[in-house]
Amino acid sequence: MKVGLGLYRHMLTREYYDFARQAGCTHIVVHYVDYFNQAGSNPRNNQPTGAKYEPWGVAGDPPKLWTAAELKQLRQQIEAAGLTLAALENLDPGHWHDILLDGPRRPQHIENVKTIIRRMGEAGIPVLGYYFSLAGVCGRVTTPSGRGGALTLGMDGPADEVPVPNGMVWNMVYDKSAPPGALPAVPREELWRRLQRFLEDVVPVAEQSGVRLAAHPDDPPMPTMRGQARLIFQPHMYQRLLDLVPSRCNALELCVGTIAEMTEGDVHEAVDRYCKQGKIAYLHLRNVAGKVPHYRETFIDDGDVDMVRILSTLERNHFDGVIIPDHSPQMSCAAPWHAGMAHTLGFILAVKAMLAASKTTPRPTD
Ligand SMILES: [Mn+2]
Repeated sequence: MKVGLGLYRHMLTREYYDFARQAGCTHIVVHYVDYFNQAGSNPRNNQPTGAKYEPWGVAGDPPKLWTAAELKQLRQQIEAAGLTLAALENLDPGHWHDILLDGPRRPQHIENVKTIIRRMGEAGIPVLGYYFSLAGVCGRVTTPSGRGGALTLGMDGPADEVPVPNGMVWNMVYDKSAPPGALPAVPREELWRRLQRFLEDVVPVAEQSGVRLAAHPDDPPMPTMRGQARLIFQPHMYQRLLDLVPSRCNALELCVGTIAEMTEGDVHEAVDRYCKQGKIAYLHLRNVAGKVPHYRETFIDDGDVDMVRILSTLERNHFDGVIIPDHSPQMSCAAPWHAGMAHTLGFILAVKAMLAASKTTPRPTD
């Protein structure tokens, strides 16, 4: 297994790359979508939070697709810093909203995604993380409930009171001049049908381009958020997604914290199951206490998940993909994000070293 760091768009600088190397990373996962665009309520020194029903930010320019040249330049910059670009995480709602919404621009948006995948292939970026959801990541609250009073995110009950307004999807605004009103509730089976059509359309292009699509589960994993159905809110539901279009390029961005928040199943078993199938393209590692609709994110060593067991399972199954810290509570210092990430990475490296040592060191005999 390889250790990486996820960087938001405004963090794509030499300073952040050097920080990643210093903390022991060999790989970078890039959030190329600018979640923080024109969003005052969303501080840039943390994961994108929004408030319970506030959007993260304004989506990107619809006709301005990521070019092969900029993707190649991004990869070269990361390599020049001594790191490897492992994946791009997430599509911009400005480029694909009508795939989610089954709107009139769907054919153009399918072409957009195919073009992005082809350009990623050209630029040598092997994985595209995505999250197929109408409400997106929302409904969470920030509280000082981490160890030592650290600020952290969690849920304090369902979030179905306020529907998704027109002009917004995936928790970002794609049309600032949309008329008032809200997105009607889309039945869950209709949403599955949209996901299936999406995969049938783009997986062949992913195969030709050597790019794996990697799906994040619903975050938070509630059956509905803002009145909209969700698809992957129990561990076994990942299997349905994989079985829609069986392919090496139809894979998972497996999020340990999100799966641990699910009310059924067991995250340790889920990691074993999907790792054995070779379906984990890369992995988000984060610990959590509780389950939806009442949980909070915790420090890596402080939640319900047995992280040593998770990492042992990956090692035993010869997982050779990238692990990145997902989120961390904010540590009380001048650089809360950096401190949280360094703490998490130190923990992962220590467990990795322990697993390597237990393979090479003979067991004591009596
Ligand atoms: Mn995640």
